[in-house]
Amino acid sequence: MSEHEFKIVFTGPMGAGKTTAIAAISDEAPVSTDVINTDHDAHDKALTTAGLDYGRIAIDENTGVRLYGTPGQLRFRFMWEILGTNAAGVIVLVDAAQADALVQLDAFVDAFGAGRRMPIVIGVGRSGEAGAHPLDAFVQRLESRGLTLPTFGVDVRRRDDVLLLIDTLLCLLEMADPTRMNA
Ligand SMILES: Nc1nc2c(ncn2[C@@H]2O[C@H](COP(=O)(O)OP(=O)(O)OP(=O)(O)O)[C@@H](O)[C@H]2O)c(=O)[nH]1
Ligand SMILES: [Mg+2]
Repeated sequence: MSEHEFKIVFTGPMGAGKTTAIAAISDEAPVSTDVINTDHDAHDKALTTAGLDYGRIAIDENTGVRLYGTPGQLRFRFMWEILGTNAAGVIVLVDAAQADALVQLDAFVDAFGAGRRMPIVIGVGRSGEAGAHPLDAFVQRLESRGLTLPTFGVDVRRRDDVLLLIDTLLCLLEMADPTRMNA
């Protein structure tokens, strides 16, 4: 374990890419609890997370991040709270190609305290695709609610994109408590 060990939670709706993002950056083979998806109304993909995802990444010799992914399905909502306990920060992933992506953004941001309880960074996937909500729509949605949260267009399959989200969250944590990371 590193001198500074952070717990970060990846959350967001079904299919936004929480499991994919953790697998993209974890140093160790991630723990996954994916099962066959029977909820094809919500999302048409083969597997869905029923419990949690877990991985870990060493940022440098003093800093490690434990990565937890929540299930996206509403019926597993109780897991959001369990996994959010003692988290240093949250990454909310949304899929811009989903029609209800803006409503989903509100729901997940609110479930984790809208940035007032702990820092939140937003990763928006597929925002460049035809018919998808543009990245600006997410920023404006948050601003219309008085929220200024760092928001990035990402492809969660790309390690560098996921690392950008983590690095931004670590910066926010350092700003909030500079002694914590440089002690
Ligand atoms: N083509 C394309 N596929 C993407 C992109 N981003 C994510 N995906 C795919 O979308 C899927 C996301 O699935 P998961 O990682 O299981 O999503 P999840 O958020 O863990 O979903 P639940 O556990 O069901 O809540 C994966 O198959 C990714 O490869 C993208 O930008 N383009
Ligand atoms: Mg998953």
